[in-house]
Amino acid sequence: MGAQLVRPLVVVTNREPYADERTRSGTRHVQKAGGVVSALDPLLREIGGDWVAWGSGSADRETSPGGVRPVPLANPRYRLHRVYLTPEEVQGYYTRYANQGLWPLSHMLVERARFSRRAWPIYRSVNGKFARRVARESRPSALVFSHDYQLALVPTLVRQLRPDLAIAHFWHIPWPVFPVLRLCPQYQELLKGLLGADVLGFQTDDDVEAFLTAVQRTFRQARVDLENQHVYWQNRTVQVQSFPISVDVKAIEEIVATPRITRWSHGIRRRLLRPGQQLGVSVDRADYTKGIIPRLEALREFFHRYPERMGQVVFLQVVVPTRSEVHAYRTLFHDVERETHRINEEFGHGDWAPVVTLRRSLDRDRLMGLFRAADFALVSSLFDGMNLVAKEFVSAQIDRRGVLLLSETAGAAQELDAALTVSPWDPEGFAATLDQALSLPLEERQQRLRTMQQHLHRHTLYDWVTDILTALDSTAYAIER
Ligand code: ADQ
Repeated sequence: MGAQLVRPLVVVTNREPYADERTRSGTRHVQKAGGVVSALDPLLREIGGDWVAWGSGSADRETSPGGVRPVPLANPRYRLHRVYLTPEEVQGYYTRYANQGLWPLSHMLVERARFSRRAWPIYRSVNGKFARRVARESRPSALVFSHDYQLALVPTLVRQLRPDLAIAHFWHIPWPVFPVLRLCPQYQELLKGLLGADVLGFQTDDDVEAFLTAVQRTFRQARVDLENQHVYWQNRTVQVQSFPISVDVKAIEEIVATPRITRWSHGIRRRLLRPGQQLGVSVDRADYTKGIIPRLEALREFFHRYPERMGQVVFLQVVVPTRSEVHAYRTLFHDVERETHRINEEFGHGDWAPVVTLRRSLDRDRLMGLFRAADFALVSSLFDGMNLVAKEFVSAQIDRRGVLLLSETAGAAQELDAALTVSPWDPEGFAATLDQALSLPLEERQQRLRTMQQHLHRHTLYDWVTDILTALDSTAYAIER
């Protein structure tokens, strides 16, 4: 990637791209994996700039005198500005308000959402902390690119402090329909916070429509242009648009074609499969929005309805623990184990266990190798902003033999329309689609993958960044791929 800087860039995220952790022998830095970091880190390394994020690593303070950590340490290309939070702030802002309130609400799982009166002022003040840091570190007329539901108030708070800055904010998760949004006692404040941006990005047009409707229904003084996706608000125009996030398809293709990952990929098939068996995979953070339990229920249904399929598939589920400070996440992990055990007890025989579980994070190269190795992938989110796993699976399928089964309610389904769609609320239908997938002729598998791969080549992760930054300032950046 080649990029040319015209205006300075300031990225703002909750999670930091690099955390420094204390070890017995000193400190080591851990790169936080995930789509956003892997898109923005190379960009900032190329063009330089500033990144403001919560300093959550145990050794962060030691490696960042004055709260600034050069990245990379040896040959600095950009500055990471760490915002430090007290345990009370982490609890109120992150665990409670963001993860127990906004996260389930945005995924329309209303019965799980709790908005604590005590957490709200903490959420607000932590957003203020981030905004002050951005205001302090940004050079004149910089572009600010802030992210997600943890930082909804940042756009307006930054604007108040630094009217010279241009601000884009991207909301990575679904935006709830108005009757659901209204259940949040502070929804008006959240809308006002986001309307401080010049460009407000969502994953899909459905999200954009839901946001614009909410603004229209809430503020008489806002003028909403649904057709052109603008809001006129406090003498400014806010552009509200969908920018579906994507993956670096070329990089994935290159990784999986290396001799090392090719060997690994063949090896995992040899280890897990007997001749004639097909390998299914799923990869998720252990989050209730990902529909892991409904997927296991659909698998049980599948073996009940199609007993002739017993012994024909091995399903590998990779589940990585997440947000273990929240009770619902701890119990989910337990439920996954119980359901998996039940399926293996009921249907397994001889040395065949239908479901194999890997409870940890795989390094990125191997994860892509696993996607290459698979005959099918199950993505069964209840709701999902996008779901990068679906796009990674399609990108890694260079042998073109895998079938993607994708939940209709994941944002990715709007683009990957050559996938087989499933509903996590319909176990019988899910099971029938899985049966269909296993018998899908190779030619059709190839055709479907080719269509989706072409789409991903036309809409890469770098297009996503470029589209948002050029919407903010059409003259600001030239990014070549
Ligand atoms: P997430 O909810 O985290 O992201 P997702 O889009 O699937 O969900 O991204 C997860 C990333 O973590 C993927 O790159 C995946 O490969 C990786 N990952 C998951 N499990 C892993 C494991 N066990 N080991 C290693 N890596 C693992 C939020 C929204 C999504 C939206 C993204 C980006 O919820 O809807 O797509 O942001 O905008």
